[in-house]
Amino acid sequence: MNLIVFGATGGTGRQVVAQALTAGHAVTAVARRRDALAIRHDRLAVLHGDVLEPATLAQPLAGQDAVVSALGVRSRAPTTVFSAGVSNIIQAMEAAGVRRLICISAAGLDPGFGLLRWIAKSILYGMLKHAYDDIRRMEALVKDSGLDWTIIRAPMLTDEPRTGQYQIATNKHLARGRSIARADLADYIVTHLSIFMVVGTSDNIVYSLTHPAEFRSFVLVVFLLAMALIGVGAGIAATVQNYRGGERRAPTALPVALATLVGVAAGAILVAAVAGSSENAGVSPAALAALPALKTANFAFDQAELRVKAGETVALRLENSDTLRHSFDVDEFGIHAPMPSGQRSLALFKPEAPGTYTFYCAPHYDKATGEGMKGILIVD
Ligand SMILES: NC(=O)c1ccc[n+]([C@@H]2O[C@H](COP(=O)([O-])OP(=O)(O)OC[C@H]3O[C@@H](n4cnc5c(N)ncnc54)[C@H](OP(=O)(O)O)[C@@H]3O)[C@@H](O)[C@H]2O)c1
Ligand SMILES: [Cu+2]
Repeated sequence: MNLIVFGATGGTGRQVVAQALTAGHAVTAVARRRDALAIRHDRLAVLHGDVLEPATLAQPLAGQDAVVSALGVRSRAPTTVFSAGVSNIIQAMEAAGVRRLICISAAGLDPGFGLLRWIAKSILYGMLKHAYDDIRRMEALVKDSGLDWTIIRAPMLTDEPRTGQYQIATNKHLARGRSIARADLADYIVTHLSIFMVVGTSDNIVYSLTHPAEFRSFVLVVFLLAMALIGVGAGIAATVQNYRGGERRAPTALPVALATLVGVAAGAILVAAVAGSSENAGVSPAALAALPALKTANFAFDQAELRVKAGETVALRLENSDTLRHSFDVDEFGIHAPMPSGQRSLALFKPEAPGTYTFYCAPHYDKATGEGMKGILIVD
């Protein structure tokens, strides 16, 4: 595929360029200073361009299949790089007939609820208000563009190495998302360049990404915070008791109440953590409905053959209309996706090695005889 990257000299942009080249794409990098990009490759063209100067955009966009905007600003001053820049990109895309736009936004736009929202608003917005204002304008322009767009709201970006492991939520705030490596943000972008084009729906989805490791640390922070608050409460209660001096009426209910409170807080935190990692976490029914489906009925898969591309993420909606539980398994890729009876679920995987594999339902397939619920997965 022909891919053009804006912000190619930035932290994320450089990763997108490098990974897209590794994935076999032809890449055009647009830069204000062409020599700021050190990568050299025979499938890479580095062109001069400034997104605030529309005249520099028409030529680079000709013949492209997909556009990635990794634009960013490094100062806290008021800016229009996001809104005016992306608006110019959209106009150049329309003129060149390019439809696919992947755009990096900021998770801070939706800081969640309660305490988190308050902390985010007072600290983040204090520092980054102008950037956020302009990113908000950018998102509105992208959503109104009528293009095949994807907005990815990233949390704090780090320069950690690529892991390929991250949480994704669609149209939903990822409450425990605090950071992601630029290399993993790029991984997500490069592996999702085409899958939604194949599905062919209007991609009205905002994705949030984060590393799963952040899950645990967030839970820990909340837990410690809860313990601290309870500790303060207990401290005050104990002090009050002490001042009462001799006539201590030993409120036996207090320790029980405190213990219950600790229990409830811990329970709530655990539930929050577990719920976040459930099979369909964060996928809206609309997003799920847009995915290609693999269905089971009368103890058979509705497709005998699935064809996917090596190195691209495959997202399948699994639908089981039988009264018994099935599963979607491919041993070589470690896929063991449950298919609860009468429900929709999601299988996400990225086959790297081309070849022909067997997918099957673990409870209803006999590996020894090859009899039962199975099909062929062809990875090109
Ligand atoms: N940093 C974070 O923690 C964080 C958190 C959430 C979201 N984000 C978002 O993630 C994205 C990428 O962040 P990053 O830190 O990887 O980016 P970055 O290193 O700041 O890179 C920004 C890129 O934008 C380019 N650029 C700026 N103005 C331009 C213009 N007028 N024309 C053409 N190119 C222009 C820069 O080019 P030059 O080299 O020429 O300046 C640079 O390549 C940004 O949208 C940012 O808002 C960042
Ligand atoms: Cu089965």
